[in-house]
Amino acid sequence: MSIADKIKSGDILTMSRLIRDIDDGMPEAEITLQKLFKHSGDSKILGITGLPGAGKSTLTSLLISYYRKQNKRVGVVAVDPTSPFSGGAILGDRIRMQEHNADSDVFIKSVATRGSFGGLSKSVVDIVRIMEAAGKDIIIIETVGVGQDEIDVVRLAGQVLVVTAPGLGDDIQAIKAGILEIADIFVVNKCDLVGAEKAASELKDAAEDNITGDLKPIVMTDSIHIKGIDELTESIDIGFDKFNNDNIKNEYLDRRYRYEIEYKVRDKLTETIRESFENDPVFKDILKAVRDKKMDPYTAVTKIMKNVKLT
Ligand SMILES: Nc1nc2c(ncn2[C@@H]2O[C@H](COP(=O)(O)OP(=O)(O)O)[C@@H](O)[C@H]2O)c(=O)[nH]1
Ligand SMILES: [Mg+2]
Repeated sequence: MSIADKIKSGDILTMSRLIRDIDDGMPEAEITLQKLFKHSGDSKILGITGLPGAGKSTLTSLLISYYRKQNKRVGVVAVDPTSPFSGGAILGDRIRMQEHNADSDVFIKSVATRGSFGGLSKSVVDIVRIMEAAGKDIIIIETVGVGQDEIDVVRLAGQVLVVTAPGLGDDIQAIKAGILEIADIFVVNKCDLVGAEKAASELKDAAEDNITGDLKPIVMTDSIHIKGIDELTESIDIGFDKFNNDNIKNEYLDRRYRYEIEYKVRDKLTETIRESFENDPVFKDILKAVRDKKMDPYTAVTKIMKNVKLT
């Protein structure tokens, strides 16, 4: 059986290995991804974003249970910033979702935000592709709503939950600008705590859809005592039902593939330019000219753009 066939059969070990090979930049991995492409595009992809500590992982675990009860196969990509200060986040996500570890129809992958530009999006895009090809019906991307790269990654998703909770700071103001617009459903989690009603009513003003003028759903949940989850899953189901309309589905796929291609192109360009500074004499001369103040960096940019070898 080829690697692509093994992935299609949902083989967990092969999936993990391929993800590792992608991380290591193995050229064969990309060939496998190319083969897998035509088996992707049909999964429901749900983005979950919000501030650290809002309860995204706890909610994700509850959503996994919901989909497993319907016998759906689930994939989860949990994106975490790795800094010396928040290195514990991945461990936290594992603990929050560990009840699903033994379930072979649940595939959970944690991804660290990497220093290199585009690195995060690149690996998440490919991991989602692998999960889709492996027949996951629903794929959840959990990502912290801080950092543009982390927020951007939900552009892969058909629907996005923005999770907030009382006590995370200045409530609604704590939700970064830019995150409100990408929400399809707002979740006010931790509604067992004081301040949840206030957070929900503050959200009401912000929840108006810029395009349609409709109010986006605001769902109150308590993930510890498992309250509001039925309302949430109902909202999510209604949202995904809209994709039965071909226009809506095509609009989504255009957005998704555009994001994917844009990022991959940027990633490759970044790499090409970085390598050129090391290997291309023209680049070296430009750099020296700037150092000697014979050329300004602005002119250097124009010259470099003209000299980038695109293939
Ligand atoms: N009181 C309360 N605590 C919650 C609720 N949901 C999650 N938590 C707790 O909040 C903390 C952060 O949850 P986590 O799911 O890791 O948040 P994430 O950083 O957004 O993924 C954990 O200690 C959870 O047990 C909730 O509905 N109510
Ligand atoms: Mg988490």
